Amino acid sequence: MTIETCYSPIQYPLFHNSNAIVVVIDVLRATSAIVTALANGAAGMIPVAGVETAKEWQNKGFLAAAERNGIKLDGFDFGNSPLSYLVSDIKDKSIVISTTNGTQAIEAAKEAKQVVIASFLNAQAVANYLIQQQQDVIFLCSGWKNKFNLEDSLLAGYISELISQNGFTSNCDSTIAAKILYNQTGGNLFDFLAQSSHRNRLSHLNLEEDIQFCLKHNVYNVVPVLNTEGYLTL
Ligand code: 3SL
Repeated sequence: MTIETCYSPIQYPLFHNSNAIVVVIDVLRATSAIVTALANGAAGMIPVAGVETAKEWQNKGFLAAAERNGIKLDGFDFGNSPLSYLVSDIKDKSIVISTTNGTQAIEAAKEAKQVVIASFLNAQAVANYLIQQQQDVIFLCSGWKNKFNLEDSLLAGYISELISQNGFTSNCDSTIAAKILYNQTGGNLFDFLAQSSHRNRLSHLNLEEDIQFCLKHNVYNVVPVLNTEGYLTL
């Protein structure tokens, strides 16, 4: 089985492989929020690209989350903070979610054989799942508005390391680079990301606590998978 890493949704057509499981990554913060919500009892997360689509679901009675440029949009129940999903009101509810990058990446990958959601919070669980599935893997990093970002690449490197002793091979330079990057962090991702664009963007919005939370490793033993109805469920 092969591992490839795509650093931007805009490059995804270059990586398309009908036999691959696509692992969508948006560490700050969409996939961390999705994992947290499902781990804390949400029945499903419904990723949509457009805010209008999220509004339509909300008008039908669903809880709805919308974020653009790091900010929760007015009129929605949630934004994109994983910490906001640590509440009991979400239990057994399905929540529609639209974000700047993460849900756009899920949309780009939705025709894949299988779409799985990863964050540092559930990285080991995703690695175990991939080892069990024995299929080619594409890590799809959401980046920022189709540009490369560091934190998503670090997670692709971390999970690649976790699975690479299990029959997976890679001659994909972006996967090799992601592993090298992760190994450079010395385990202190918060400091490693000190100059990164998105850590700074979120810090300016006073979201340091969110960043710290999203960088915690292996808090949840869950693997969200996109079903044929467009719901992410466990
Ligand atoms: O782009 C996204 O999907 C978001 O995760 C961005 S933010 O962290 O909410 O700014």
